[in-house]
Amino acid sequence: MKNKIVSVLFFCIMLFCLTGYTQQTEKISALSVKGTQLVNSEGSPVQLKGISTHGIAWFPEYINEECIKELKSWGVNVIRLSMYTEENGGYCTDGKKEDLKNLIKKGVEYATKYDMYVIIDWHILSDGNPNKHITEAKAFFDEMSKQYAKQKNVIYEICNEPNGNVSWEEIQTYAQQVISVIRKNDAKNIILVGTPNWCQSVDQIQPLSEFENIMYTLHFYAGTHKQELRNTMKKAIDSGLPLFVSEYGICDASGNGAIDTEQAKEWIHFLNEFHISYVMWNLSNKAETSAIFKSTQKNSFSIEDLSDSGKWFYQMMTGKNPVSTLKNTTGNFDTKDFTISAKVIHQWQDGGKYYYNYQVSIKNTSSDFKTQWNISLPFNENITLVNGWNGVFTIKQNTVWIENKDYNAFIPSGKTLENIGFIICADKNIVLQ
Ligand code: IDC
Repeated sequence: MKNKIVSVLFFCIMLFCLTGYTQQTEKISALSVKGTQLVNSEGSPVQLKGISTHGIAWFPEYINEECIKELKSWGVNVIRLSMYTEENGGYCTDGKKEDLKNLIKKGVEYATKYDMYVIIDWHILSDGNPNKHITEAKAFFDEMSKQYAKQKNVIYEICNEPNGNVSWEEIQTYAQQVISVIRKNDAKNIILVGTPNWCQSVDQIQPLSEFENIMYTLHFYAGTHKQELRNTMKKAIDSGLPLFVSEYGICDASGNGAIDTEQAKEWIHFLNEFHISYVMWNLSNKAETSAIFKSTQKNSFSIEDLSDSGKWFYQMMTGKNPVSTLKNTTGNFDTKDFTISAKVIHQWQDGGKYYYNYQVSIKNTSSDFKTQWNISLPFNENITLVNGWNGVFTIKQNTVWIENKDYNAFIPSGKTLENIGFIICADKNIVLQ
């Protein structure tokens, strides 16, 4: 009997460990390349969608757990860690190598914690030809691939954007050497290879067919690159090349200028049709169009802090309107005699206008029996009243004034009057002041 109990117990522990184990390993599937397609361990197509950091030397603060966790909640399943090689603070110039590697380590750690894929990007740019720093690149990727060989979620991007008349042959020479270094340590993880002319000339690629799990990158900025580049891309796909958009923007190629939402829509439609992964530039609050945060952003991650590119990205990822979250539209106000709580219980957008349904309660915090009340709620924008109940409502530009009705004028000391409500609309997102 005792033996039986022991073996049942043992069985239960084993079951627990096994299910725990499979859950952990199932979350992130090993990726591979099948034909033109990125696939999971079952061979089904996988599309990664996410965002690239700005240069990690310049915006290290975005590599933090809260940030990665928030992005995950938007549906982001890949983060690209961009480490410039030559610009100031670059890995091969005056950058602090250990600090930069520590940032990558942190980025990989957080991405792993939230079951996301993570791209380690050797961000060549002004150094145009990847061969310029090939020695450093080999040493760097040797170290990275030793460290991450067993992590299924790590992707190596060995050269961001070859440019300045660098031919495919030159890239190929570089790629063959760097990939050989990686493959000695890590036989399987995906490797992304940059293509000539800032990753646009995918028509020049001669496949590196001696290696497995290689994809070639194409980059676009919707304000600059349009149907012609999509045609080039389509031809490359048709010829059997596995492509990966490891960087794109919806503004122009300078990372600034106007947003082209029409072209952005065309691109997203096109990439989805072919299950191609895409990673947007950039996770920062730099004063440039491509940054997803406004330069005035504080430490928070609120919708109000998103730039127009950020709002577009949020909507594209979540399918939701980037309207204020409850937190930012809700207020608790203490006046001399009352504590007023104003809460958004419903919000939506219609005909270009933003609608908010507020629920208000008033607590009499004084020791007196109140026989009348009136409150004001100021917003940051002018508003229009759509409906209101259990109060007499007046709107003065950006402020809602509410007075008691005859039937709810009395609030005994310490009691709360509930169920006052109204719907307002505005031309923009609003917040309580
Ligand atoms: C841009 C940054 C900008 C920075 C510049 C030079 O947005 O703040 O000053 O690099 O370091 C790319 C590059 C990417 C560029 C981006 C926008 O991969 O590094 O970032 N871009 O110009 N290719 C096409 C556009």
